[in-house]
Amino acid sequence: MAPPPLGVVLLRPRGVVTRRTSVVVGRAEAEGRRVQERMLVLPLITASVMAGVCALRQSTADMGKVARYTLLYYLGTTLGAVALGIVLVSAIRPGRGSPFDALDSGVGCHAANAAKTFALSLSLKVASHASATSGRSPAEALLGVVRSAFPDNIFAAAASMNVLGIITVSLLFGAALSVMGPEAAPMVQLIGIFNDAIGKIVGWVIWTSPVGIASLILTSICRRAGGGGRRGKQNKVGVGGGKEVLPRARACNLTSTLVALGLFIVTVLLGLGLWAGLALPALFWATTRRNPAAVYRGFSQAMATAFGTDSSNATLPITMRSAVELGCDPRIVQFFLPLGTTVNMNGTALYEAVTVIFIAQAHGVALGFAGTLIVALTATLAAVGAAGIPSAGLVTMLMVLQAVELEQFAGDIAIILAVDWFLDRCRTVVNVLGDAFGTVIIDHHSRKWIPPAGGDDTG
Ligand code: DAS
Repeated sequence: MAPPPLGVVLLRPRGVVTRRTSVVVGRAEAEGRRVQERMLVLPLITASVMAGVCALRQSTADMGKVARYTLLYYLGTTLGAVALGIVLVSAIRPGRGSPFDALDSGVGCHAANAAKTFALSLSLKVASHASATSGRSPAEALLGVVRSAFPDNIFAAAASMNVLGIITVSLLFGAALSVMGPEAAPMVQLIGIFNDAIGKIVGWVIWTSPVGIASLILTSICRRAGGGGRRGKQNKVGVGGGKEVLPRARACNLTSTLVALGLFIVTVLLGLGLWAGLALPALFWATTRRNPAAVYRGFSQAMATAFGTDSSNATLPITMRSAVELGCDPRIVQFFLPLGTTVNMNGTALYEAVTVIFIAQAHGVALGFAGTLIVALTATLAAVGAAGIPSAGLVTMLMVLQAVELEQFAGDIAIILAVDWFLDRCRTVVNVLGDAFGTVIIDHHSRKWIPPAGGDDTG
């Protein structure tokens, strides 16, 4: 019987009991996240964006200033994160020695090649019904982002969780209501009440989140670590029945592949850590002269939720509540955070740039300056196009690989997939933290031109 592909070998839970348990728990986990994302996030984004635009528009004519500062922050921080990632992956060079080429050309590397076939099928399957920007050229991807931002059918956009489309429609309705004058006042008031009601529900959800976060993380660990199978002693590769895999896989320089994977993980975690622990607080201090520690404290629950759910969308209700509790103007929070959650993903942008350059190194492909610049730009675009859902960054990465003609190595995603469940959580925390710092910075500066809520219109 042919041994299972390496990718499956590493991921498949051990033992029948574990598998059945993980299916049931996995389904419950997915249901829980789906409910939180769809049940709460959809009405929250719609109501808060409309209420935020109306409130801001009625308070100041400088709505354009808020928008300009916001876009400047999104673009600047995403490109900054990509640049940091590129510097680190070029300095550490986790793919030195082209270890993946050994997987390709090694004789008898049945397990490794099967792993790549498995990964390619998985990544293409996920890509086929995941973000529209995956597996397309940068121009097509940009078109895809613009198309999703202006949906043909707003109900279809809501049903398919097209967050960018929902935000655009909410912004347009909010702007329309804000310029309609007194006759729209009852509707604006109704939206505000609906928004407050959603806030109440978020408060109840927050009470349950510690248990939810712990169960999500434990489920994920149990599912990957697996329990003691009924097949007696398990081999080191991780599952029963895979004993014959190890000798073959070893023939493919598995050691050098694991070393490369280890260096890749170090590069990603170092990049995310430097960005979240040094670059963002430095930017915060430089632009507000305030202690960044308050932001970490104020958004600690949002960061924990991001790690537990690996979904920025599912974390949005808690991120917004944390921002208001930290003293940010609700009008800024309602405008900045739903948009930021969807288009401002610093962690994902850094991760995609590092991963694509790592894959190029692992196959001995020299990208050169032009190739690296293309990676920087398409990783930024892919991060904008990625949805705030689990593993979105892994899928939109296909576009970056294609932009530098490395799509034939998409099968390497399998090897990365084995550790992506952890890296995804880390980059989701950085995505949420990037939005958190941005909200406080924009709020700090907007106080110069937006009177406190309930203040008169200073024009
Ligand atoms: N999990 C995504 C998020 O929710 C990040 C990613 O997949 O890159 O932000």
